[in-house]
Amino acid sequence: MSTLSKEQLISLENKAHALRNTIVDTVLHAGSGHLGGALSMIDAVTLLYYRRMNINRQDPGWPDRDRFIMSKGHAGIGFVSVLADLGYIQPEDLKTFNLTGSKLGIHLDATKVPGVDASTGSLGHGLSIALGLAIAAQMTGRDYLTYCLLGDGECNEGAVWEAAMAIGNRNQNNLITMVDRNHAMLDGNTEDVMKLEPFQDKWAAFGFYAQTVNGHDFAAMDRAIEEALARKDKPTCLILDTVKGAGVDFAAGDYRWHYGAINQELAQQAHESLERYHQKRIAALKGA
Ligand SMILES: Cc1ncc(C[n+]2csc(CCOP(=O)(O)OP(=O)(O)O)c2C)c(N)n1
Repeated sequence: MSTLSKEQLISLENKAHALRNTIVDTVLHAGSGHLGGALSMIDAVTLLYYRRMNINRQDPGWPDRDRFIMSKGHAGIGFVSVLADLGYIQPEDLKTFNLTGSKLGIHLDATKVPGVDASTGSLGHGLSIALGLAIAAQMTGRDYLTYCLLGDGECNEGAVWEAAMAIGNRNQNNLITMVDRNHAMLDGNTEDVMKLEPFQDKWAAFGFYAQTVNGHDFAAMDRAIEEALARKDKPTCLILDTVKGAGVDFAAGDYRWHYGAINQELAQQAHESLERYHQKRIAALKGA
């Protein structure tokens, strides 16, 4: 049972809507960007940063903060919208995203951007980094949690499964693994490029309590995290069933919008589509 009230769900949706619009604006300023994978994950990241994670907005490096490793580092254009909203960077900085000389590179650099717990972008490494942070919490007697978000296409990388094997072996349950299962990667749909199914069974075979949840449903994800935290017998993997490009009708479900360029006209179309998407989601929440 999620403890989120209707008001909290609506507030999360309003936040996610604002972040989705910021993503489109940032892609427009940058000229191009990873629109699809930023939009598929933004609901999950919204839930983490505005509901679940213990962070200190005044001190992004607070040692007891919960950690977030965005292993699918190419979706930095989505993560920066959160960092700007939290005040870790200036909203004005977003206009420099991926431009020459900017501290905001297409893959975020943890040494330059406050609030980024690890530099990622070379796929396959985030889960091992997250495991290291989770082990460090135990070794230093801290009770922070580590969340790691992977892409489904990223799971083609062998290193993901080495980390998974170690997490299962150690029953590392101060770490929550999440996979953005948007069914698409850079050059095709996952099942056409490199089959992942039966995906949930694979995580289970590595010793995880694996669940598939709707990655656009705050209540469902929140319940799944609650359940994960209550279990002590196995580490958890949440497979987030999502839509690549969610909310932007010309991009939704189309792997070709993994990375793309938008002009003013397309940006306007995207904002209009996001408004319709948001209104539908708000109506569903109000009716729930
Ligand atoms: C080691 C490595 N190989 C290749 C790439 C290029 N690359 C960037 S994104 C991507 C596809 C990733 O697919 P997925 O994880 O499903 O991303 P999402 O759909 O969630 O954006 C690839 C192959 C990379 N960043 N790192």
